[in-house]
Amino acid sequence: MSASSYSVQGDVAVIVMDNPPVNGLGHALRTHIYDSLAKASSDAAVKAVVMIGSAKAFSGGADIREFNTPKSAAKPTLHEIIAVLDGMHKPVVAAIGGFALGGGLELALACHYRVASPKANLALPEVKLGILPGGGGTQRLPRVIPVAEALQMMLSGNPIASEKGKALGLIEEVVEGDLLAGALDYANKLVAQGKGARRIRAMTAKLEGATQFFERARAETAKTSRGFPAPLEIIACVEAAVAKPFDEGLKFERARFEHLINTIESKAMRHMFFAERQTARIPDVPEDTRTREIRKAAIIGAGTMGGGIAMNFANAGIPVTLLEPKQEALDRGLATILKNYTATMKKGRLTQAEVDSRMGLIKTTLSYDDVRDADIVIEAVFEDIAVKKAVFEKLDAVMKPGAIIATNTSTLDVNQIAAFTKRPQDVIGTHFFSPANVMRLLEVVRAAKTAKDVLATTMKLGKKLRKVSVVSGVCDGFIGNRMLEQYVRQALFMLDEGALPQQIDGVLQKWGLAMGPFTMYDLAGNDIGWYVRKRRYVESPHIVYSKIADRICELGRFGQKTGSGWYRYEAGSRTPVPDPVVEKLIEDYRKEIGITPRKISDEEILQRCLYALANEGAHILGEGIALRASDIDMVYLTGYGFPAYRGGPMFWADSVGLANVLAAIERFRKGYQGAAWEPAPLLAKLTAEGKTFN
Ligand code: T1G
Repeated sequence: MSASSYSVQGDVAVIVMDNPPVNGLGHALRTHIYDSLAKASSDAAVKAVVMIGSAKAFSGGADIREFNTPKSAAKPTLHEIIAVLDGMHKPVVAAIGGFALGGGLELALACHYRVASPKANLALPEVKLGILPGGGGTQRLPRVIPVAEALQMMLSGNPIASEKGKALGLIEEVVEGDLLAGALDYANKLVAQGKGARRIRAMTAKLEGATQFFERARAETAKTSRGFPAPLEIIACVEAAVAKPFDEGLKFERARFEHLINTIESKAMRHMFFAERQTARIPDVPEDTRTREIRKAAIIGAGTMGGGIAMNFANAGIPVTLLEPKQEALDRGLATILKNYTATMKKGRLTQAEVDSRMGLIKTTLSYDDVRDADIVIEAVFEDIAVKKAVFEKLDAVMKPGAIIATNTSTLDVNQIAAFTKRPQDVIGTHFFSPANVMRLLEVVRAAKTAKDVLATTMKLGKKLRKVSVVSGVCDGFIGNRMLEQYVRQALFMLDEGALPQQIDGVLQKWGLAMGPFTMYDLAGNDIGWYVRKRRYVESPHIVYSKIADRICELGRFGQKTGSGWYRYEAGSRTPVPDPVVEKLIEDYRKEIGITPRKISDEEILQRCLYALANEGAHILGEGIALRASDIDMVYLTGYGFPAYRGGPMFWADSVGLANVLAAIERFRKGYQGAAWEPAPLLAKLTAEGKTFN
């Protein structure tokens, strides 16, 4: 906190906040602000105050790491600083450069005037952490900008820019050029005009038809906030800002904040916040590792995956060339990309000019000669080792030295693929998730010989492509699909034993998953799993599967793409409809294997599916395939529709208690197909030591 400072320029005190990286309002910075305000108040020569951060950050808000620890309540608290501002008579001007977020914006709101640089971002993002603005934001914001706008800002948690802030009345002035000079100028004008403190708490939040407005807001929000506790609480706080005197509203806000900060959902969402930032850390690859320049990319294969991957590069402004052996495949691929961009434009999220410029970055070719000078080439061809071999041998022959050669394989051995080239150190796995232009997850598969700078370059590229890049070692299925397989095995076994697809999907979807296993496979295509199982039957005959999924596939029921799978689909509809044909097939299969069906409880479905994920995750962690448990959580959040308010399979297992998870697994081992349950050594070790995954 060395560079934070207090000085007096003319008759204006200047409080500089400098607590890298984001001016988080940790205890030390709070003390600096509190003491500086006291100095400014007691110095008769000081007529006004300017509070300013860095060009990047006014303040990123409360220090999230302090939550649920005594530090967050250590005096002076943010509330005490805000009370001092409320009590000051000398005008205090917040000079916002960069972002003012959460408690940072609440601090600025408690100042009497606000000026901002043109690029400043203003937000109350607490809802994304499962909490609400607990520093008076729910009471002040609706008093200084229109209530509906204030509510929308807090429910979305998204930033508004300075210009919009000025238009709404959140800031008084946008300062071009030197922000401090502009703020000092503004403060001196206040003094010259004899303007003193102007407190938002003294204003009122006006709203016509408040009752209907909040009823409508609650009804709308309830539809989308299932499982997330904060949105409805935010609505209640804003309603209090309209209906109650300021101090009563503040008390109400404090109570609701204290409730939320202790919910498991908020702890889960805060876990996810840090987990996302942790994924970039690779213990044996220094953060300052020199990376290779990625100016041009090439994709081999213009199918669903290849086309989606190409869009990522175009979206990031990187020229990309798509290669296919046949022109009609290129034409089809390009047409699909244009269709996707047009659909996004129709939703108002892209302009025609942006579509044109992105399409302009995507070239096509039939010749490997046209990709030789790409800095990275990603292979996205058919998932067959012979096909991959031919492509990698070709790439090895044509690509310039130093080019990164990546494979998008989801199930094949990246070490084996790297060995098809004479440059295994330049080979890496980049496992995108379909649809590749939408899903945020990118599994970066580090092969045995992948060079450290290739890994660092690929991780940096992932960030540029706006992906969450998670490092995986080489194993069958890497992190996500390997865990998914055990989860699906249990779901299938429970069909053998008495459950139906709609019951299993229903339980898991009600719990919070975006979709259950059968709905998911009908979407992705049942033939994908069928292909993997057929390979498994040959390579790993000891792994037992229920045969029901094969029976479904033998009927050609691959899911939505064939109009039926585990469910039936009306023409043009994607809504899964339970199908008596499938139920009969399951009943016949049970008779065939001599099983008398039993009622399976929702609790057993949840435990067997979710503990299968956590247990396989523990294997993966113990084998060093994943670097940390929170990386596994991020894989499931960003690639498999795991609910953020559950924190990921490993965080959730921790919250259940690893001893309980292990005890349940021991019980399942005694049940149907119990051999499928191999308790991970790490799970047993952590349980014995009373520790957790995260
Ligand atoms: N608390 C603690 N650490 C934080 C932090 C915060 N608020 N914000 C960022 N960090 C860490 C982050 O973990 C990373 O650490 C480093 O700073 C750089 O972050 C009372 C209660 C500000 C837009 O929700 O959105 O105020 O990995 O990589 O891309 O009502 O960080 O280096 O160890 O993200 O430049 C409300 C959360 C808090 C803002 C900067 N505030 N932060 O993005 O850097 S609750 C937020 C962000 C609150 C009040 C309530 C972003 C950023 P490490 P980064 P960036």
